[in-house]
Amino acid sequence: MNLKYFTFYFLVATFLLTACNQGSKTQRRTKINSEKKAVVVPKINADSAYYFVEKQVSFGPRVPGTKAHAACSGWLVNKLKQYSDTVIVQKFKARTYDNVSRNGKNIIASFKPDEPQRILLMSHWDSRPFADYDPDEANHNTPIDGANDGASGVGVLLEMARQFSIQSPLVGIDIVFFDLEDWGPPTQMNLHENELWGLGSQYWSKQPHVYGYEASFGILLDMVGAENPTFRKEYFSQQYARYVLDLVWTTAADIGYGDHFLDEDGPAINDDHVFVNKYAKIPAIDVIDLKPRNAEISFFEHWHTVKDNIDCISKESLGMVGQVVMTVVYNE
Ligand code: AHN
Ligand code: ZN
Repeated sequence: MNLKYFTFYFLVATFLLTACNQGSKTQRRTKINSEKKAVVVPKINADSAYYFVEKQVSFGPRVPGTKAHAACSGWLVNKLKQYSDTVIVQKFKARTYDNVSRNGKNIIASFKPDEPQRILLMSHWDSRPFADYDPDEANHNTPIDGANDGASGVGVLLEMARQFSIQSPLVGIDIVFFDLEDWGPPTQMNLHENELWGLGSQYWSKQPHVYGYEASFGILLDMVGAENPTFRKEYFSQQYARYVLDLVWTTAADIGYGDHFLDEDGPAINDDHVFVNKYAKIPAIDVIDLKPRNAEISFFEHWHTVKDNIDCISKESLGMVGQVVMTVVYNE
């Protein structure tokens, strides 16, 4: 072969190789794009989420140390074992404001435990031992059903767990149900000490269920089940995890819930996510229903009253919050 022919074939070969390579690159790019678009987010079943709330409330107030609390923990563990890969019950003791040492149980369910990329989803499963905020003083020592304050977030996350068992998301998930969140001092004591609340989340955050546990981010659901909820951008969530707030709020707006996930600053709420940020160092936000009340932004109407019962709960709210978090999770 003389040099002329060699040069000719060489050029043709180079052209073909380059063309093929370009082709496969373009193909790869379209594939990635179509994969991203092709994500199908399963649809939350709001009836199922509602049933899970109803079921928790049916045990009675889940006050640590009571039969109802023990019975409900058994049921929660069973449900989670049915849906997830591993369930860990983290028992702990913590001192409440009255200097009594109490037994708590954080309940943790993991999906794809070996997957390094993880999302943490949280709620508290205990209910408050006294309705200290009730307008009727006679109720101030009555334990509450905590249908919204407690059971609503757990109900949504149980329904999500059921969905994960049907169609697994790409990332690993840990669902943590914190105990002893709501045994903070009665409002009448005027004791404003943050660490008297969220005893279960404080324990877990200092000593997670897995040594050196890490997650990309965390989402706490608290009081997500009342009718017409309004989620404002809670202060600590903004300070610790602004990008997580943005991700969740943008997702909510994208799927049509911008009227409930308001682009508005919220007050500072001393909730479980604060300890997760502070001690576990996982950027975590609080999705919590916050409403104007007596010239202040406060909790939903029946907060810490005997009226926080199943009648407060709206299926639509549970479905909406569930669908927003599902969309975030399945797009990771
Ligand atoms: C305080 O009221 C200081 N913290 C509220 C956290 C909470 C209570 N979430 C539900 N119940
Ligand atoms: Zn509460």
